[in-house]
Amino acid sequence: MTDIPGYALLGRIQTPDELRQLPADELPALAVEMRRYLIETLGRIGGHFAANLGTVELSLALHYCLDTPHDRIVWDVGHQAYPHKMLTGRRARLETIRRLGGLAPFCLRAESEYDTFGVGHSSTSISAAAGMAAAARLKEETRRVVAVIGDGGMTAGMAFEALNHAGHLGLDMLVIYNDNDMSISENVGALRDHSARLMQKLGMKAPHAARAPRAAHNEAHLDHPGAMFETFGFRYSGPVDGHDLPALMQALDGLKNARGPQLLHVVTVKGKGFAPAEADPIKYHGITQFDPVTGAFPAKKSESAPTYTQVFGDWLCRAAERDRLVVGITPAMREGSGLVQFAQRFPARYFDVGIAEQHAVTLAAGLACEGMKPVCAIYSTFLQRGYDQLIHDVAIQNLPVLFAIDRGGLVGADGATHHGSFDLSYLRCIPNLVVMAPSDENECRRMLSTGLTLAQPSAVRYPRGNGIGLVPEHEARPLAVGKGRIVREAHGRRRPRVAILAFGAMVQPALEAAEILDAVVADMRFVKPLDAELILELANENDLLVTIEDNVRLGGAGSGVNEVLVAQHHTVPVLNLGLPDQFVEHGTREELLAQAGLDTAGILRAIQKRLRSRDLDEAKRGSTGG
Ligand SMILES: Cc1ncc(C[n+]2csc(CCOP(=O)(O)OP(=O)(O)O)c2C)c(N)n1
Repeated sequence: MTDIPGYALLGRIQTPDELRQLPADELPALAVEMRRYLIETLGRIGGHFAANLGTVELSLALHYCLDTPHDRIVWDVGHQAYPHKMLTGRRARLETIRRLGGLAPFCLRAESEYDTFGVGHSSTSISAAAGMAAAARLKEETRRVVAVIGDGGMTAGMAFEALNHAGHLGLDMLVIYNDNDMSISENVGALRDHSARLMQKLGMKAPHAARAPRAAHNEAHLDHPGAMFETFGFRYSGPVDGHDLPALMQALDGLKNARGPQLLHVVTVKGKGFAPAEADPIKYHGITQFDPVTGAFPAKKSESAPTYTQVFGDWLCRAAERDRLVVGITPAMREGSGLVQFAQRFPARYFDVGIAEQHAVTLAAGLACEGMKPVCAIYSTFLQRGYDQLIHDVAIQNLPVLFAIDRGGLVGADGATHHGSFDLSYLRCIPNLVVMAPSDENECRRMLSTGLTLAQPSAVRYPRGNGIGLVPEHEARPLAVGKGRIVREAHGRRRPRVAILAFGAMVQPALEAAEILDAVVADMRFVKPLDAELILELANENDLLVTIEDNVRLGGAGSGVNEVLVAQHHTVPVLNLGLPDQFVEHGTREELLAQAGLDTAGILRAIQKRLRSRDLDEAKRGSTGG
């Protein structure tokens, strides 16, 4: 019995067990229904899209040929795992994906026994699968372990570390190399070039036809297409057409009981089966709503303020116009980090290094050693990958690398794996590093310009989303390092007197709350070095200091303010507001900020509650009643 009209097969399949009851010759028809379901659902709600159209057959073949969940499938990133979610009891809830309380954006162990490993960041699958295969060996359990990793995911050092180790151990595991020649933007790297030449040689047109590979140093390599993987101890097979179900299942059946490390090269098309997405997989990587027939997106709302990402991208182009030493680096996030224009205008000074954050940071360090001015554009959450490089390669050597850190704070629908919740904590403890957080787009430009003038490393950390709509200042004048500014004075003499010390994106809601409280507001600008003079001045003049940041409270900017006060034996009461000591899930940014009490109403609530508490009684008694 189908439970959704129009989906005769899909409506009958709730679990992989039910899938495995279907005759194999019905699977192509099921694939057609799954694609239609994805297009209709995601057209309504948005989400990761093109990669999922590419994994429909792969997901079907894996669950059909393997005995899941006993056998383990480890998806890399998990943005391409929607078909897997659909086949493992979550199809009806797909329309809740990425929403508050809904299905998780990526794979999540707590969500399903079929999600064997939690993901969101890329290139972890081979390591995790190796761990599972090693556990099976130690526990003498018979189970197959399969990692599914894209050609983008394969550009990371971690993937190679895992191949090297798993090959050495001779683990019984299969790596599926899902090669669609795309990362979010075009994939880059020598491995990609090799693969593209191989496809040309084999006459496998799509998807490599559009972009010529770099000229080969040695065409003979193409006679041994899997040589690199073989060197790592993996037996290479393929390439196989990842949309040809019988071929795919034959390959999997042939490999599933093979001993030792295996790698199957599967060629897929990103956006498969939906013409607009096949034609422009970058645009359809992650989408908002669209028309499921034409692929058209709703008209953009009229002139909103530019995003911080755009502000950065424009600033970088201007900086590069003026100074030939400025170079831009991205670990595979050209679109997300606002570097499209820079890449077009300054191709020789643009480095997309692949999904290789560690390499991105140390590459920047090397460039800085030679007098270049590297600007490393990186999401807060992904800089976590390059943390030792930031300390060891950049900060210890005091190299002038500027980090443009996008997506600081809560990012919304991508959830716990992607929030930039920790950067202020993990940055402010690093010596030599200047850390700035802009409260509006002009401040962002000025901070970026400040960073470029410094003879030491610096970071400008800005949020996802739009600025506040200011007219751009003509000149982005550098700021005095370590100096904050008062952006609102108190009008009356109401007591207890409150001063809010706000960081970055929290300055705006702080200003709104301060209107009601008649509080002083300082835009602290610098998380490091903190403006100790301003902090002490505010401590002397007020009865309560409130710090606000969209970073975890633990070890964040507010902790820095506390440290300044303690060092001076100052006992002014302090309220630290920030993200809680727990992982924040997915939802809209507004919903999540409200949940964390970091919207205007939440800030007001927290301050008013604190004002009612005992230790401020003395200040209240001194009140003039104003
Ligand atoms: C460590 C890390 N850096 C960056 C990203 C952002 N990201 C998500 S998907 C993706 C591209 C992945 O390409 P690929 O593995 O080939 O999968 P495809 O989308 O082509 O199917 C990137 C760069 C990430 N998830 N993790």
